[in-house]
Amino acid sequence: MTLVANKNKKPFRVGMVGAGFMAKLHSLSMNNIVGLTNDPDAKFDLIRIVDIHAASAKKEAKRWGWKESGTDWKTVTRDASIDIVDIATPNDSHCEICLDAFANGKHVICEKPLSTDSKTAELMARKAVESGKIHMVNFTYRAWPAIAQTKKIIESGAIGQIRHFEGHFLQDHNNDPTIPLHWRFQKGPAGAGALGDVGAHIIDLARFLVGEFDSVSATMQRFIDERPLVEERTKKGAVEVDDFTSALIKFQNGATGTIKAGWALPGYKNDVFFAVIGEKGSIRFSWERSNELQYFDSSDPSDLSGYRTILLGRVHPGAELFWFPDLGGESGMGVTAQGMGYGEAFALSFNHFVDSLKSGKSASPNFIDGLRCCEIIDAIKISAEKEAWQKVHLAKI
Ligand code: SOE
Repeated sequence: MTLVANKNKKPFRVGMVGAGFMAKLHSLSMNNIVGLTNDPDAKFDLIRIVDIHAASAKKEAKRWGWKESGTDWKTVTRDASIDIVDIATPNDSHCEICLDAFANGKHVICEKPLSTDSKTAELMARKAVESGKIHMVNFTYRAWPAIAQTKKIIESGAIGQIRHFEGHFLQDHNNDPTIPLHWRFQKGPAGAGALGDVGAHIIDLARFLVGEFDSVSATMQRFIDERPLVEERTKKGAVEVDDFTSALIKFQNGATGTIKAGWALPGYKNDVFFAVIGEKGSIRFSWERSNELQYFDSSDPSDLSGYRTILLGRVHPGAELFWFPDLGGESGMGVTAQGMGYGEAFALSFNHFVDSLKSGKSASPNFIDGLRCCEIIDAIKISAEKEAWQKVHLAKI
């Protein structure tokens, strides 16, 4: 692995493609890693941000301290003074930008899903591996302390063999029919609807916590068929993607699972939920109570049997970067439950990216994880269309 960035303890010189909502979270994260980690070598130099809308790029540049802004993504992927390309554009543009970035010797962090289909995702993963550079897909929830703690509990063997995974990522904002027909509602740029946008996260968590998928049996639904056009709100155009997808899963290790992804389900605000049920215990999590983890241990005395609520604090993976002063006690606990949120989740993802840039070790999640997610999305689509179980094709890579 050749490390371009930081070899002389220089800042990580980054260029960003896409100045939408994600630019805010990515820029905020990169600006804060040094302070949060107290590591001067974790410094990002925000060289250039570009977007097809010049005004958006300019606005974000001013807001977060990007030195320059522009509209041409090649001024990021081909600039010798940039080592890292950060991609947060519509899904169908990821492939071309990534391939150019790798061809020009850059490390890449890319928003999820990696691409609109597994064919292009496979090409991206191959080029990423061949490049010898760091590649990461921003499945940001993996790094969340309650989820990292879940992984730690599973790996400790405390809940035994996993029997079942029940997971969903459900939201309700797109139940508003006046939300216009932006790119996420179109098959070309998005690839899938709720399944690609929020389903990608729960698929990644199912793989992260349980293991590789074997096959799926899915249904896909659309609730709102037409939406106002972005440019001319009095006219309507057809929505081409799913509002709600659900799937049964068989994992390769024999566990079973269910996942649901929806963005028009009243009452669900931003519920990244899972229950991992093992032979000796279970773990439950919901993002709507993101600072809590529920843990059930079958070996508890029967008169105390029940889920316990663990409130996040500095002893949980990653949380020590935040707002839990260490009071020096032997438990190492310090103050618990001061609370963290969405911004902290992104800072943690970027901190993992920094760890990989510094060590040269493969990022988690990397482009192969991104590819696997796209392969599962493709299998879900085929299953829903054929109304049958579908094997997930895993490309050898
Ligand atoms: C919007 O639906 C969105 O911001 C997603 O794009 C994110 O990936 C998810 O984390 C929260 O919701």
